[in-house]
Amino acid sequence: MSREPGLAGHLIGRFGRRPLLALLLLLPLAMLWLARSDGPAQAVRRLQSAAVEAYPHIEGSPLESCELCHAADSDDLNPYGRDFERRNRDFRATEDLDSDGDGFSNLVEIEALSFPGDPDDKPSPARIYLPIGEG
Ligand SMILES: [Ca+2]
Repeated sequence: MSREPGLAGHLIGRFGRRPLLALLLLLPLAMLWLARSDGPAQAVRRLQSAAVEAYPHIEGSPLESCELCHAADSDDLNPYGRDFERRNRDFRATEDLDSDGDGFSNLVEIEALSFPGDPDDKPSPARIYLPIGEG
């Protein structure tokens, strides 16, 4: 009674043991590479940390969240997130823009803890701080 070779036996018969040995060697390397690479969650945390580093007063506020750059409950970028991407993820390079077109610059919005990518969220008058000499 002869026995049919399984898939592994068929592949070994056709290609020899080299592909399997290569796979056994490469698989752990691929797993190490994946473990070291920056996944989406780590990238978001890194960007949130960078935002807090650039604007320490947003720590613990609603702006220390995905919604600073993304539409609520979405992976899509909001207007501020798109400007941030266009300006090579440089917070300072987006400060003079009014990304959401609500009449307030991104810097004024961030200083007042309102979302610079949401036109329905504007600084309340009590939270607008003007530089000395401009108020
Ligand atoms: Ca806004």
